[in-house]
Order: sequence, then structure tokens, then C-alpha cells
Amino acid sequence: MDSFIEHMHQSQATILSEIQQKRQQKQKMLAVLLDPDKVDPAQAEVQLHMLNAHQVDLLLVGGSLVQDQSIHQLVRELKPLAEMPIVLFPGSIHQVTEDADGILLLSLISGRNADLLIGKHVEAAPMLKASGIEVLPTGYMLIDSGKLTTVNYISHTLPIPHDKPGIAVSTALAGELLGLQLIYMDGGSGAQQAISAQMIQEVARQLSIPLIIGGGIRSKEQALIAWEAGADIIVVGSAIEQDPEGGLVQDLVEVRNKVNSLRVT
Ligand code: 1GP
Repeated sequence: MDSFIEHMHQSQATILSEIQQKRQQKQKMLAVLLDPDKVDPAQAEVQLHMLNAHQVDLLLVGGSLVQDQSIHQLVRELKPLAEMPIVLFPGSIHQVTEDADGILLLSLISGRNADLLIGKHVEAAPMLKASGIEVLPTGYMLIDSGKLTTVNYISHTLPIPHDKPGIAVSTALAGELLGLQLIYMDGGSGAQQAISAQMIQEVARQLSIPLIIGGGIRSKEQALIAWEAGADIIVVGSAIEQDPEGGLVQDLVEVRNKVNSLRVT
């Protein structure tokens, strides 16, 4: 079977069109998040080979506190080896590197910090346009996860309460109606509690665009709950950092493949 990236190159598809197509086919995706500040550069290559071997769908790279140079070095090092698209998940505009395949252009629609809704985007737009990197316009929503996360602190915004799915639905719908192409609901890195199945379900039922869920997913059981509730892509970061042997990735991929085989029509 072709890897995601081989297929993209052969068909000249974009990352976004591949994600949309998988959603249409009810196929679930697994994204792994690497935070350049936390990845040991000597280990990154080994880890990438493990992610390639398991056919992880997407590699997200970024974080809220990334030292500016570390992301450029990491992406440059991983790009020639990666069998999946490398997509930036930037915490600041200094994290934009042309070596990546794409970038989640995040508008923090759960917050009311104008800079993160549109301000930084204005600063970054000429550079993004000139770079030729694929831009994936993404409505980013922080959901309260039981503790103050780095991204809540850094962004000066309040997350959506964990038990208020109605607010999440309205916010996600507003993002879709504004023309954003993806919605990413995030409990934040190392979230104490993952986003509830009820919230995912209610949002997924209303949305017509792909839904990404991340924050605090540490097991195949939690991944299954999120996928079954309606997540198209789940993102796992911290738990994989703590699993250098790759046992968790293997478990997650097995569950993804099983769910996907049951959904083939
Ligand atoms: C964080 O959604 C990502 O922004 C991943 O979260 O590190 O808790 O897996 P974790």
C-alpha cells in the first residue's frame, strides 16, 4: 500500500484534500505531535522510523514554548525520512519553516484574543504566501481539561468549559461558517482529562468539515472513544514522548486499522 505522502505526490493531492477524502470514506487518522523542545535530536530519527513503520498518518511539529531554531533543525532533519506529511502546529510565527509540507494556520476561535484570531496571521501572511507551503485554515478551540495548560496561559484566553458542549458546537459551527477547513478541539498538551465523548459527538454531528481532537489521550481505549464519538483525526503527543519503545503507537495503529476495516463499505 502506498504511504500517504507517496499517494499525495503521485496524485498531486493536497494534505487537506486527503484528509477530506478520508473523512468522506469514514476512515480515521492518527497524528503524532513532536514538540521540538522535548524531542532528543539523537532520538528523533529513531522515533520517526518507528512512526513510519506503523504508518502514522500525519506528523505534527510544534509547541507553545518552542525555542525558535529547534523547530527548523528538527523539520530539516526529519523531512527526507518521513513517509507521512510533516505539518507545522505553530505556537508562534517564528515557527514557520518552508521545509514542512503544510501548516495548520490556527485561529483561536474559542478565545477573544484578537492577535491569535487574526493579528499574527496578518504578520505571517506575506511569508506564507511566498513560501508555497500548504496552508490548512484551522479553527482552534481550547477545552478546559481540569488544569491550567501552557497554551491557556500563553494565549491569555479562557478555554471552553469541559461540560458545555453547546458552546463548543456553536463555536465550531461559527468557524465552519467563516470558511475554516478544519476544527481542532484541544484539551492542551498533557491535559488531565481528555475531551468528553459527549462534546466530540455533539460537535461532530453538526460539522461538515473534518474534526481533530487532541490533549490528554494516553491509551488505545481513549483513542477509540474519541474516534467512535466522531473525531476524524486524533493527536497524541505527551504519551508518545513517554513511550520510546513504540508500544502505544502500535496499539493506537491497531485500533485505527480495526475501526477503519469495519467502516469500509
Ligand atoms: C496538544 O493536542 C496536543 O496540543 C496533544 O496533546 O500532548 O496531551 O497528547 P498531548
